[in-house]
Amino acid sequence: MSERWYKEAVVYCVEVDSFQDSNGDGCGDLRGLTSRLDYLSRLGVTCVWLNPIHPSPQRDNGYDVSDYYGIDPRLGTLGDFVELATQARQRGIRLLLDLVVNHTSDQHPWFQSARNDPGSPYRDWYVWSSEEPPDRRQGIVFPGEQTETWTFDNKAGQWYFHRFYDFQPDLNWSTRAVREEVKKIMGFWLQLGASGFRIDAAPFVLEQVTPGVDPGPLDFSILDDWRQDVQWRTADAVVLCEANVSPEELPKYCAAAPGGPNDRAHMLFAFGINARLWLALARGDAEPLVESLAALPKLAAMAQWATFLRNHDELDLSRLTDEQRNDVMREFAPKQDMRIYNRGIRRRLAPMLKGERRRIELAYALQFAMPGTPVLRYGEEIGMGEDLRLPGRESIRTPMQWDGSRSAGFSSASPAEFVRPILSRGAFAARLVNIGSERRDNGSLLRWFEQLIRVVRECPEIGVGEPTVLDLPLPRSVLVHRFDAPEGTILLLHNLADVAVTVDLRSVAGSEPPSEVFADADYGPLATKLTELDLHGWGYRWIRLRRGNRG
Ligand code: TEU
Repeated sequence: MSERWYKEAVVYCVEVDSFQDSNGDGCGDLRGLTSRLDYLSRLGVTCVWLNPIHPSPQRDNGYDVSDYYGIDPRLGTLGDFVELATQARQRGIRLLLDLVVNHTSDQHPWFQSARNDPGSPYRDWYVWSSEEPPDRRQGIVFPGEQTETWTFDNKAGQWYFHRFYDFQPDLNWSTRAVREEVKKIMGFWLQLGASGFRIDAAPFVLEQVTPGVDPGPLDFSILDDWRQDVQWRTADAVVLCEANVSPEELPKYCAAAPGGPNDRAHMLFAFGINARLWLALARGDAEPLVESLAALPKLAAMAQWATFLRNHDELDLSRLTDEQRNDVMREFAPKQDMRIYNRGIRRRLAPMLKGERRRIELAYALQFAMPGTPVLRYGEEIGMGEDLRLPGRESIRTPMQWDGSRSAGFSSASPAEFVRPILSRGAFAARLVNIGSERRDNGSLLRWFEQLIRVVRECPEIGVGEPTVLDLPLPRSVLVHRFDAPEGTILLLHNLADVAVTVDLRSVAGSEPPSEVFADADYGPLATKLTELDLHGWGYRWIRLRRGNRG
């Protein structure tokens, strides 16, 4: 049986305006991205997730949309989008789009109409209150940048609700017309070649907002509706929810009934694994991952985790205890300006791990060995760094470093005109860290990522199989887990500390001679009985125990 594409995908997240400029205006664009598809194809990615590409005042990196049916003119045209989709498809690469429909920009014509005219057909597309809501300073997502969730609008003469910034008024999902409109938006982009959507801020979309009730109850019928509609329009399109919620809540985003058919989102970001991975890395201790895998909520059979280490936002540690969070902060964000929102870190992975190559490899090997579909953010494959001089989350959105020149090969414009400055200082400057030089170096991180992705695509059991953590007496720093699936069985060893160990796994030897498919070093031939397995500090070994029905 051939598995579903999203279960075996490798997803790559692109900030279009920071990826590749094609017309010399200093801003990356869709044609630039299209011209780099061969690079992505060689890297091995099978799906590209685009951060928002719609017209927007750009006050929240495009997550403030002013027209859902258009393309931000800085990025190109609808024609350019279709060309991108066509060229991507020819290389076996699918496109996922960010669907940001919890809120619009306050500049969206719907909101402008709604606030200007109480009789506007768009008035009830937003959430209003005539009285000052008692909880208007609660439920803030961006402390330090946001002070309230209800703001008085002079023109409307009422308070409007905004979960995020005040320029992002929430859409009113109890209004039938809003639901219908968003289905049309999805249909539009599916027709143009998208393979699905990342549902931005999913829990907040579902939340029914009433003044004085925070948080409000969730209306999951919205997800039921989307799933049915998306699947009816395009059979293999997917819905990926960004739902940073408790493990108990998560399964509801995939299935209407616990253990029932996968009739809601196909994929969920694995926020729980994300925070635990960072904690395990900080402590050099496998325990947080053992616990996290053991407590992993069971999803519907066709539903899938999307794993990640870093994304375009802060690394959110809010679900860790204070002590755990402090450990991660101390290790990976020792300075105040590396932190944000009292809960997160605004850095990229390579500098967090001090550019320590073995540790970077271990971190990504671990992510790709977690149950689910790996998601990688642009630039991580070469070990890009952050620019802490940029405000807020902009620090991790600097242009892709294609070569070592002053413009980093990003654009032919003068660097002063670039949408964001090229990272030009420190150990991660484009001069030192770039694709050109890593391509020429067989031992580079980029080459390693090409190999990692190739291997993971040959190990479908990681995407589709059941994970089991081995319950054996092991050093605290070592995680040993396995995946069993009709596609095969694989055993994965990771050492989170920089201390070499030897482990005895004779009790797990399978019926076929084991073979090593990926490791941090050449450990020599494997004995049939897995006794005395060496593992270097920050080392990892992936050992296939059984080839499955892939032949
Ligand atoms: O983020 C939404 C979101 O829910 C997270 O910021 C979450 O609140 C955070 O991790 C705390 O738990 C999305 C986008 O990813 C972000 O870039 C936007 O700024 C935000 O929506 C508003 O659109």
